[in-house]
Amino acid sequence: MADEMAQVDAVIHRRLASEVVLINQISNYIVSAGGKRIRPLLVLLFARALGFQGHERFEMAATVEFIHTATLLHDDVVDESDLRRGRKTANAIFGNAASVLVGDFLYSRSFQMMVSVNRMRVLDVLAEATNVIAEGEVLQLLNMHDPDITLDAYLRVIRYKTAKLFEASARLGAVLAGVNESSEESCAAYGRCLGTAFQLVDDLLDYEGATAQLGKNVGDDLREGKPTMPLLLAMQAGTEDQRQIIRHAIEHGEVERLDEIVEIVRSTGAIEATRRAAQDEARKAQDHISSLPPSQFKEALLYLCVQAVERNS
Ligand code: GRG
Repeated sequence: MADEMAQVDAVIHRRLASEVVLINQISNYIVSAGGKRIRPLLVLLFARALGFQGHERFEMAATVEFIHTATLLHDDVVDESDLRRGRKTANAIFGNAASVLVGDFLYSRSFQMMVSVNRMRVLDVLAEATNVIAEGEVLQLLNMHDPDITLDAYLRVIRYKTAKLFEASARLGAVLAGVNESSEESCAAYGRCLGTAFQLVDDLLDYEGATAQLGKNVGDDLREGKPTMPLLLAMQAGTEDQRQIIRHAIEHGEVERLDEIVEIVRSTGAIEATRRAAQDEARKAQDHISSLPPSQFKEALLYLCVQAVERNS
């Protein structure tokens, strides 16, 4: 998809332009650091897998990347993160206020782009998605430092904050192609399951990964007292002592005992169990697109499900 993604890149750079110098500086800073561009890829792959070749697909692909980038700018402020995409975060360099406001610029620019394709359904899908993402972040805030949240409550947060934009990206490809409702729902379900798998792996890499590879700091979730699946499963499977160590770490955001906690998470099998949960979601995603006609685009969508689980960055 390199040629197609180059077209998305061109739209991204054209649409980033502003007369306000600081906006260009910060938005270019974060966009030029790259990122995997999975969400725009989903828009393009679904559009092409369903036979749509109109130029609106590039505008829509760039739109979801802008929304994603806006959420990253806001998220790094909320989480006080200082490393993203292998670079210092925008908030670490330009400050919180500038990061939030440039996030607002990207977010509102994305709405201008949605309107430009002149389809009410596109606005409908993305207005709903961004609203749910914001709800997910607020739910996550409520769960912070709470070691007693259920797996269901955790899964709800990751469906809202991450899977929703994957779902919307996949759905947009189908909306552009004008397929019937049941086909559109299958594409959306693929995105939802892939996004869930993706976030599960994101959460396990916070314990298993390497900072250099990830481009963000390992152990950040623990520092914030975020009760993610690896910790919830380790508490279920561990001894009473191990459970107490993890409870205390979640309650107090204790990163000093990170090595010990990583060892508990590993030795209780919580990493592998989280990866299995991701694998299940990825398989479900593949099943949801079984009725797509055969094409290289469908093959790529199937392969993305493998990559999402096996990735280490
Ligand atoms: C502006 C609509 C709006 C909402 C603000 C802060 C917030 C509400 C939402 C944050 C949601 C969020 C950051 C979820 C995590 C998603 C996630 C897994 C990000 C990392 O995605 P990758 O790995 O990043 O695709 P790259 O760097 O590859 O683009």
